[in-house]
Amino acid sequence: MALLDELRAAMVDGQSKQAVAKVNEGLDEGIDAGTLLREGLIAGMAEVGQLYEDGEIFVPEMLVAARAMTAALAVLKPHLVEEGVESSGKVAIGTTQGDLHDIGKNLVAMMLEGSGYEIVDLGVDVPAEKFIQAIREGANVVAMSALLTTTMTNMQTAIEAIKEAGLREQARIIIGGAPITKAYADEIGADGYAEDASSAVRLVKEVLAA
Ligand code: B1M
Repeated sequence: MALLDELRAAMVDGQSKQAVAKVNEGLDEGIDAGTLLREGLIAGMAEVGQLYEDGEIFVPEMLVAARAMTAALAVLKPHLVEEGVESSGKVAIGTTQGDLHDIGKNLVAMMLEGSGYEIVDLGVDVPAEKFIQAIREGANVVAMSALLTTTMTNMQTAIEAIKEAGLREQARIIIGGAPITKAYADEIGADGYAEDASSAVRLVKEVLAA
């Protein structure tokens, strides 16, 4: 579809205004928000990652693409959120220490918020102490995001610190992010792994019911 191609191209070129315009155009044409997200924004960002890996673009280009995605996501947000889901969870979410990637984390937070959960967004580069503090302040789910193989190990560090603080039973801990797998979640003693934002919503429901 031409519009989705144009949206992907706007992402790759880091053109925020064009990305926002294409999302609005797509919504006006009746394309559903999930399709614009997956086949436009996320596909465009995957292309950006590939170009970076191939040495064809560098960090500044990745950064402008990220800005375009953030701007387009703000337009999609009200259309993405699910409605009418009952819940009573307080989710503290953050990107692990050393990691500054926040687009996926923000998307997960957005979908959870739209599903009725209370969100405490701890931001990026979150040390274990901040997750601990959030549990002390009543979070019953901790969701950690990591995009780098070098920072995913800080999830384990955080889980160990939560255990040492005697708080492991007070919160379910779930993890996600591009390099994360179910096997890794099991290995480090997390309660679950979600591959994307909509699975994260299902997972929170499951772990709170368990
Ligand atoms: Co970075 N970066 N980056 N980057 N960056 C990656 C991750 C990389 C794979 C690119 C590549 O080489 N192909 C690579 C990591 C390699 C590795 O470790 N294996 C990489 C690198 C190397 C780096 C730097 C080290 C580059 C450098 O400086 N030399 C540097 C590190 C900085 C740091 O964090 N300390 C860096 C910097 C940056 C920018 C700042 C420029 C920018 C981030 C801006 C921002 O986030 N505000 C950036 C970007 C944009 C990317 C790519 C291109 C896109 C990431 C993204 O936003 N994806 C990325 C390549 C790629 O992923 N293909 C790359 C879209 C987003 C919707 O998907 O985040 O996967 P994602 O989230 C998904 C799921 O993973 C899941 O749901 C989300 C929605 O579906 N999910 C969860 C995520 N968190 C979850 C938590 C949950 C559940 C599900 O909790 C339960």
